[in-house]
Order: sequence, then C-alpha cells, then structure tokens
Amino acid sequence: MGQFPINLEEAIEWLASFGGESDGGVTRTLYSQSWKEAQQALKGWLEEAGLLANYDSIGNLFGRLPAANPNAQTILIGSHVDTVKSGGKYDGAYGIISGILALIQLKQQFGPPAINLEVVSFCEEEGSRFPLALWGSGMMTGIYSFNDIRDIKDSEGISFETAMMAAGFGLSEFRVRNDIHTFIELHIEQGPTLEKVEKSIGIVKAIVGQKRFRITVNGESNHVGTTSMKWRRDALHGAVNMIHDLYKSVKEYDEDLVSSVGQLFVEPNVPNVIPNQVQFTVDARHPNESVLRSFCQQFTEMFENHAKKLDLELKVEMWHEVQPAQMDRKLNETIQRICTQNNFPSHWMNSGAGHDAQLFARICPTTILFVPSQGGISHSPLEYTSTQDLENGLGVLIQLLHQLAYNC
Ligand code: HGY
Ligand code: MN
Ligand code: MN
Repeated sequence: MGQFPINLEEAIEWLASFGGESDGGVTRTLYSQSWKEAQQALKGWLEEAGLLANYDSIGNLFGRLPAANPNAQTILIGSHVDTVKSGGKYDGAYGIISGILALIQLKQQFGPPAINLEVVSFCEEEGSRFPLALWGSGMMTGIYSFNDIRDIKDSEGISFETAMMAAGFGLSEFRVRNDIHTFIELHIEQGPTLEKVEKSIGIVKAIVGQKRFRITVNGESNHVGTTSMKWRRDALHGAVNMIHDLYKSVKEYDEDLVSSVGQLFVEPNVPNVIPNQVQFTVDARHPNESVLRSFCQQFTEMFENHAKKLDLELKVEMWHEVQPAQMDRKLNETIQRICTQNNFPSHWMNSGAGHDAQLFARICPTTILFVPSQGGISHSPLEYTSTQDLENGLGVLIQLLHQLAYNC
C-alpha cells in the first residue's frame, strides 16, 4: 500500500493501525497520541484526495467537496474516530472511511455537486476516556458548550481541558455551523439482527434513548474475621443486592429495555477487609423515553431500599443521557429504493447503539444505515464485517449522495 489506502479493505486496516493492539483490538481515545495520529493521517488522505481538509476548534476533522454554488448548503456524512478501550476496527471508522471513498468516487465521476458534500471524522462519541459522550456531534448540534467539560477528568486525573489543549484544540471559540442540510451515517450494526434475518442493509427507523449512571455505595471497612455479620456495613454486599435486583427488574419490562453494569470498583479490594466503598455503572436504553425514565426511577428506589437495610450511603449520578431519535422517513425510503434497485435485501430496524446521528436528528433530516456485524459482536477485537458487506453499504451511500447532491 502507498501512503494512503486505495480501497475499503486497505483503509480499514490502515486506520486500525492507529491505536492497534496485539490482540487485533483498537484503543483510540479522545486527544490521545493514537487519536492525534489517526486524525492527522485522515487529514493527509483528504488532502491527497483533493478535498478541502480542516479541523474545527475541538478536533472534529472535515473533508469538503465544494459545490459550484458558493451559497449552497452542506450534506454531512461521517462518524467518530475514537473507540472504546480494546474496541474493533469498524465501529466509527467505517463511517469515516466510506464517506471519504464516496466523495473521491463522486468527485472523479461527476465533478462538483450542487450541494456541498462534506465528510466528518468526529473527535469523540464513545465516552471511553472522559465521563462525557458524543462530544464532537454534541458541540456541532448545540447540546454542549465548553462549560460542560470544565470539571471533567479521566481515570488518571488528567482534565479534559488539559488533554484538549495539549492536542492543540480548545484554543478558540467554537463556531456552530448553520449550513448543515442533511446528516447521513454509515455504521456497522453492532448486533446480530441483520445476520439472523439474512439481510445486507439495515434501514434504521429510530435510535434508542440511553441513560448512563455512576453509583457509589459507601459503608465501613473492617476486619472480615472479627466483625459479626450484624455489625457490618458491607458496601459490596449492598451493591450485589442492588445489581441482582437491577437485572431481575429489567425482565419485568418489554424486550426493548436493555441494561447492564459494565464497570465495578471495590475499595479497598483486599480479601480480608470488609469493603467500605463500591462504585459501579448502569447503562440503560429503550426506544421510548418514558419507559426508560420509569425504569431508572424504579431501580433508584430499589437501590435506596437496599442501602437503608444495610445502613449504607448511596449516591446515584447520571452522567450521560440522550433522548431516543427518529430517523428521516424520506431519506429511508430513498435508501429502500436504492437497495431494491441493487438487489440488496434490506431490513427496517431500531438501533440499540447510540450514534452521532442521534443528535443531528434534532437539527436536520438525518439517517443512519447499517451493514451486518459477524456474530453481532462489537466493542471487541473480534468485531468483523465482510468486505462484501462493507462494499454494499458504500455502494448504497454513493448512490444516495448522488441522488441528493447531484440530481436535486
Ligand atoms: O455505546 C454506544 O451505544 C455506542 O457504541 N457509543
Ligand atoms: Mn461504539
Ligand atoms: Mn459507533
């Protein structure tokens, strides 16, 4: 391969090399060295492809295929460049790479569009370094301002601002754009549905809402051997009762409700000491905001009862929430027509994963389309999508953009 990839398959491996790990996973967290190298490499690729490349003031990277008309609006396509810790090669990366390849092909075949076409590599979506997610699209859609990151630190105590400035960003005002006419994201499904129903393209009706919590349970550390059970204030005993009931109560709702405890820390984490503090996370999701809200209220009350029974202190902090978002029906019907014309079997579905498209749906016609994930696996080094499936998605994206930006 030359300095820059010439096709999808090469590009996936090329981008995965930034933050690539020996087990085939990728870790590329916001403003880290591998994140900077990846954004810089993408910028080089954009420039080599003859697209106008630039960063905004927080590190979102753009590549623009300008319209002949200088007052034209912009169709934005893309996804996020950051990953979860030890994530896969496709989550986010596929949407950026397919956006670049689509613009390269459209530029070669049709020249300047009637509406600006711009690919974006959002700086952050996962929330995997700092307790804040969707930073890139959140700033672009007015959800966030610089005030929202003021007191945020990562697990090593590095502040968001320090990391942002060290990467060369956050040094000037953020300019909110008013020219975004449509947003389209191409993404792997990250679940098993398309494989199970044997379809090539997922047409997403809605993206579920999500609420993420940090739960802190405080008790009292003491000697495991000399403290009778009735005198203990065992934070881990309380936490396991809470977590057990969380999983039990999820089953009382419809199958669209999902929730998990993904992270758990025990202090002092010593075999013969009664734990005095436990911190764990709760991630809860549902397509309907009021169902999601009532589930979160229910588990909070349950946790309070368990804390009272064992004389423990409880803190429930919601650090991330995003509303469910409907995708644009007209865009989806166009995608459906393209799939039919190309004999790509398609399937209308919801997205259980959150995406940047969720925020853009608040400000402009937006949709996200999926390609299958092998075994439904994602957020793992085992994440895999076949080249044929990747190419199918890219083919639909190119034809969709041609219809939207040239034949309009
Ligand atoms: O967690 C999510 O839903 C997404 O992958 N960030
Ligand atoms: Mn993800
Ligand atoms: Mn993603």
